[in-house]
Amino acid sequence: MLKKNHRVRIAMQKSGRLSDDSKELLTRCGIKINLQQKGLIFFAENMPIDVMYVRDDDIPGLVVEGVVDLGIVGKNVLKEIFLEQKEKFKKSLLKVLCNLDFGTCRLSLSIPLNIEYSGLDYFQNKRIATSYPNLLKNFLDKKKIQFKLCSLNGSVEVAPRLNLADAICDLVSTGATLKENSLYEVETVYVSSACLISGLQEISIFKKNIIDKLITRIQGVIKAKESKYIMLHVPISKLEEVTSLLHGAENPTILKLANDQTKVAMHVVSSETIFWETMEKLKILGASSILVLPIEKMME
Ligand code: PRT
Ligand code: ZN
Repeated sequence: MLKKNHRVRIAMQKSGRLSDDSKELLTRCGIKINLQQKGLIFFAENMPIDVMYVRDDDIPGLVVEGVVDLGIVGKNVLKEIFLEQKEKFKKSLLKVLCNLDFGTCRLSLSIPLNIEYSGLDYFQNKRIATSYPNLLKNFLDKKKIQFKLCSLNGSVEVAPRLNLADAICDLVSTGATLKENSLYEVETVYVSSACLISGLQEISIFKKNIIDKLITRIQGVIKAKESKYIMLHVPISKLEEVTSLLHGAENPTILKLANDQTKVAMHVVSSETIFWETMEKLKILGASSILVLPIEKMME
């Protein structure tokens, strides 16, 4: 049995926009962990990894303090803390180990629909409601815009209606919340997605190996999701043209067909989406039996 401090501990959001994707990522990485039960810490059965369930805002602090080795958090949270602590510590106490392909959103400035936007000068001396005061200040300072901060922890979008603020600076993904509150986006302050972070502490070789293995698996999971396995029959005379249509495809495998001397079978992994338009162009070139299959795992 491994000692407790030989296990890699990961902090993940307990419930919220990052929790389902974070859980799914670990599952896809082959980490067997029963996350259904109630509790704070869960132990993986097949790897020395533990998961700690917390609020997303607590994750950077837990990583800095060394309570956990890794955390999955939005870059927006990370950058906000970094800007807040920059003066005190001069450098970040956290590092991004790998970017993740979920939690995508943008921190935007939005104003009421009945106001015509005249450019950034509109915000001069305006009251802006946000939960991200440092990211907002950093953005507007660079544009030399003074503003009055209305700091709110939640329901930022209702501030203009309550006449607490003239504008809001909040996260947007689909834009539905803004629409419901008669607001519209006018400036993007910061583009964000989730990432895997660690602190700057020294860790044992054993833990480092586990973390490296996990990162390789995560990268493989992301790459597999973005990639497709394509199989098709191609006229030998059109091989070059077909290959150039399949962007992102490297070193196709070419196989002979049993009863056709004019065509070959081509198997290829493409890192780009295969659109219907591409399939139609392949067909025009004489390709047939075109199959586009999802890839479950990848390791290079
Ligand atoms: O309880 P806990 O503190 O853990 O959760 P939380 O409520 O603070 O965070 P949560 O779950 O809302 O968000 C966690 C992380 O998800 C954020 O830090 C971002 O990195 C990421 N994320 C991605 C988002 C959104 N998209 C998002 N749309 N976080 C929040 N929103 C909110 C936004 O604030 C607004 O209220 O969703 C609303 C807008 O969504 P749309 O789709 O209507 O535009
Ligand atoms: Zn939170």
